[in-house]
Amino acid sequence: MREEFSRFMLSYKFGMDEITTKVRILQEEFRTVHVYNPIEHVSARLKTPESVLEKVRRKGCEPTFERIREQITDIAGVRVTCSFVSDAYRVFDLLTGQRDIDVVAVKDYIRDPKPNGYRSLHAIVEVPVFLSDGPTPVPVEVQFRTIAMDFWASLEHKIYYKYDKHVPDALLVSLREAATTAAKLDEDMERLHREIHGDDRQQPALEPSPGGLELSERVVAQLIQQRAAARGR
Ligand code: 0O2
Repeated sequence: MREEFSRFMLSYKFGMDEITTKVRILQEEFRTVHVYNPIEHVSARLKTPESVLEKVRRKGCEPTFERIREQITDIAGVRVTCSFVSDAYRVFDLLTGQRDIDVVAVKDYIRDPKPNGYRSLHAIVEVPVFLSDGPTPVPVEVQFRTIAMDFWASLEHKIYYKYDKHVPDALLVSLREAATTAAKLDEDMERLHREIHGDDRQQPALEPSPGGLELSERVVAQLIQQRAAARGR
């Protein structure tokens, strides 16, 4: 059982490595070939076995590998920090447009921030991992955000744990205000960037991006349709 659990966790590590490599390839390509690099940094984390089991209990998930794979979709996580909001959507498009990536779900907390002010674009994607007994699709949670969103989220995370999840109301209000300030900063920085450089950021090989959100919604819809069609074959 222990060995099977290790193998199970290892597949997530490999899935996480696959996605990290894909994002790093894009980052390096942008850095060297293009004028503009939308990716500031990439980080990855694997949940510890204890935290997976804690989430299994909290969610009332049946403790079988199959159910855990279905219901706990953030065992492997990759975080992509971008310069501007439109870059977060652009990198999302570039990654999810790759042929071996299946989009399982998207949560757009940039368009619809959480009540506490949290903003980020989340995607659960499946990437095939080729093991000795064949390919296994592995779900990975990818978070796309700006530097300002990342700054806010990491502080909020620390406060949340410092107060053992019982954050005083006054602090919650301040955090919400700070989130609004961060969103305004994102807007201002992107506008300034456009004023200084025009819209000269090189567009990806997909299609011209008119401005993030609409494109992403269209691409997500297309991807989910393609996936459903492929499954129906
Ligand atoms: P860590 O430390 O990053 O691993 P659930 O995970 O079931 O409670 P759900 O709906 O599965 O919630 O996931 P959701 O909303 O997509 O969020 C999952 C991850 O997003 C979290 O993982 C955080 O990384 C990040 N996140 C979501 N909401 C917040 C928030 O309000 N503040 C901050 N700072 N981060 C958030 P983990 O496992 O909680 O944390």
